[in-house]
Amino acid sequence: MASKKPEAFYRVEDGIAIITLNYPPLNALHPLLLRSLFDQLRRAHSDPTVQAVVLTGANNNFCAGFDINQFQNPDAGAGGGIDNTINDSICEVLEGGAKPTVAAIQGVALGGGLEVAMGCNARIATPGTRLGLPELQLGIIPGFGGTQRLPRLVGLAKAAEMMLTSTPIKAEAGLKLGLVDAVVPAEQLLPAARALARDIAAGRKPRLYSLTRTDKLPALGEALATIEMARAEANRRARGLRHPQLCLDAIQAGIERGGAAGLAAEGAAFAAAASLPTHKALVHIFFAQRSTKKVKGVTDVPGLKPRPIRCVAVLGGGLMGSGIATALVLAGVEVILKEVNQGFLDAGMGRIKANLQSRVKKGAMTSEAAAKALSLVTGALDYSGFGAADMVIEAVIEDIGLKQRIFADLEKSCRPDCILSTNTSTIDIDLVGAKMQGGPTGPAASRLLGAHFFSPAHVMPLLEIVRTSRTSPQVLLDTLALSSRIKKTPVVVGNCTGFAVNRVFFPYTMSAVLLADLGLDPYRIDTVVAGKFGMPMGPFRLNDLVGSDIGLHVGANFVTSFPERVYVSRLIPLLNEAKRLGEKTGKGFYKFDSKTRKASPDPELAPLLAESRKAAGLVQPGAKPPALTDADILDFIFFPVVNEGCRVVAEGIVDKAADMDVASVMAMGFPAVKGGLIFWADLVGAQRIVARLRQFAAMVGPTHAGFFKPCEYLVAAAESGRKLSAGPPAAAKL
Ligand code: 3H9
Repeated sequence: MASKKPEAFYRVEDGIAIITLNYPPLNALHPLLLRSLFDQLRRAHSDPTVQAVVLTGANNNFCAGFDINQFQNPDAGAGGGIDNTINDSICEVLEGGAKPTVAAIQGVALGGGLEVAMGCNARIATPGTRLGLPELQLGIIPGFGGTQRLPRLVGLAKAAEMMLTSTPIKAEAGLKLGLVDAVVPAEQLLPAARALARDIAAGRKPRLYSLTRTDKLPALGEALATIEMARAEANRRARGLRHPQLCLDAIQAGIERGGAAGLAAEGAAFAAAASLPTHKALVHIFFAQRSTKKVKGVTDVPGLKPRPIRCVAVLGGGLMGSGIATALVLAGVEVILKEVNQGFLDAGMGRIKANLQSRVKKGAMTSEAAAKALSLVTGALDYSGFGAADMVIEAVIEDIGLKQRIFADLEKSCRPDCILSTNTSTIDIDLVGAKMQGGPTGPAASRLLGAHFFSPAHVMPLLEIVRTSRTSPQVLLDTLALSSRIKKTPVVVGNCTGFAVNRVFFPYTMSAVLLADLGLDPYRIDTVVAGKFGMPMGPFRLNDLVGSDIGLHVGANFVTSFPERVYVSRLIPLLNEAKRLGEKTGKGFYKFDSKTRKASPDPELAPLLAESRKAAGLVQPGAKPPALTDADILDFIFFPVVNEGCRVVAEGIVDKAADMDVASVMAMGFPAVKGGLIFWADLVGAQRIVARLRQFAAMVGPTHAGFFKPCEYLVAAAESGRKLSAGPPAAAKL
């Protein structure tokens, strides 16, 4: 069974045909596997010694769904070239063929995998098996009958929720809902499935047909009301995207006209969804996210294995440090939390406890598990226990001098093999290590790197791993393994001010501030950026979340490092002077309700805006601001962001352009449905972006034109027609 070929194996045991899906690692439904499954089903039905069929999967998994690679295969055609004649027939034969079928499921049954299992007359799963229809996360809808069978097995409301959120459930929950008929330990899976198949064949147990069942469906009026609510919820979540509505169209057709008509409607809705650009963008992000784990010169070095990281010392128990510590203990990693005095240490411990308790409240973990996680943290006020640490993550304030002193101390206090990392969001890592023995070329330089988390660190999914020219492949590999253990998507980036993520964040904020200085309303800008473009929040609301003080501090690093392309305004300093630091002080660009924390526009902002505009001198006093449409605002904000993203790609700060896409989606909140920053820029076209940047440069005049100057990489792409996502020719990396 070690074959890597997509094929379904066939064997007969005591009159039961066992058909095993095989295509490592997760038995995805490659067209050849589907064809082979179809052939083996026909073989079982025509084999007189066979009474019933058990369908199972090799490689400790049932099936992760249709082979997503096919969606990117140009030869496969739209929607992965799915051959509906076979696929519809497979479920038809599984469900209503001459012999009953039972699915024996372990690991995952997702998408087409679950749909095939739902086509069977019964399902048995092992504990913890993940069952779901996550097609919407790929911009398509279930296409092997899932929109019809899932509501009939688990009820309409639950089925709609599972599809719209793309969230799988565990087998145990599936048992309660009726999605599976039994949950048994792995060693009993096949015997139990065989026994059940035999019972059904002998008429001792009923043979059930999920497509025609109606017992779990509500009456028509109630069902239509449920679908209406689901449509509204989908619109709220997915901001007007089409494919969730197409999914609900198919479900509704089946409710109104029966399962068979629903299948036909599903086929049409699937084809419509597969032709939308959203689908291409989401499939791109799916693979881009997986490819960040593969780093040239690190994960492909023969014989190089990650060393276990059992204990991590976290320096600083503030918001970041406590979040990082929480992420670590949630994955079972021991933590030493160091603070400068007992008061700060107690506060840090309190934050970790609160983070864990909030997970208990949400039902994400039990209170016993939270207590166990908390017991993994030891407090420290000095470095005496640091000999136990396999890695240090420094998360103190962004003060270069302080960080340099800390790393000089760490070099002396930690084992020579201990990884030394900093959570700085912007400061050059070599600068952080400058006071260690020999500085950036000294003996500890090979174990120094950046481990940049995003706030809240136990929630946000990205870890930006910053390598210097000296960081060793071993240290990078260890950190990659840690990131996967703590369930973060890693992006390995090169060293510079701001790395990848904050490099693209700074023009995002600065262009918004520039628009405000031109006289535009910040609240309108936020509405356009969040509501129209789909960012989680606009730049001014984000400022209030992060804090005007942090914004000022971080912005200063960019002003120092990239003076030729920054926009310096009085606006953020004025907010700082007025103690309008954002949510934490109850006022920033917005004012915050003291009880609900809800943000609302604040008329008291007006004098600060006026003062900043006066200082900027971009428009004459009393003159009207430029008449920019919503589309102009989006170009004004996002094209400088693309421009900086292109510099990051061209300089080789990211390994590949797709890494910039992942970083922008997972840390910045750039809409995944647009495929990430560079993928989207290619759709817009480099030529248009360059032309618009030049228009904006002319609009703001020569003093600020540098902010919009298109970089060489972008100009070259505009002139040559080369895709921005292709990355620079290897020799051309700066
Ligand atoms: C569908 O079914 C449509 C149907 O309705 C039919 C329509 C007509 N195909 O994520 P991991 C690979 S659409 C191909 O690193 P994890 C993945 O690329 C499909 N490859 O592991 C990776 O490869 P590599 C609906 C797939 O443990 C390797 O498996 N299904 C597929 O973190 C390991 O994956 C989905 O949307 C696939 N379907 O997470 C499920 N799935 O090692 C998509 C995985 O070369 N998959 N691979 O990088 C997932 O969500 C996660 O992979 C899963 C495992 C949760 C399964």
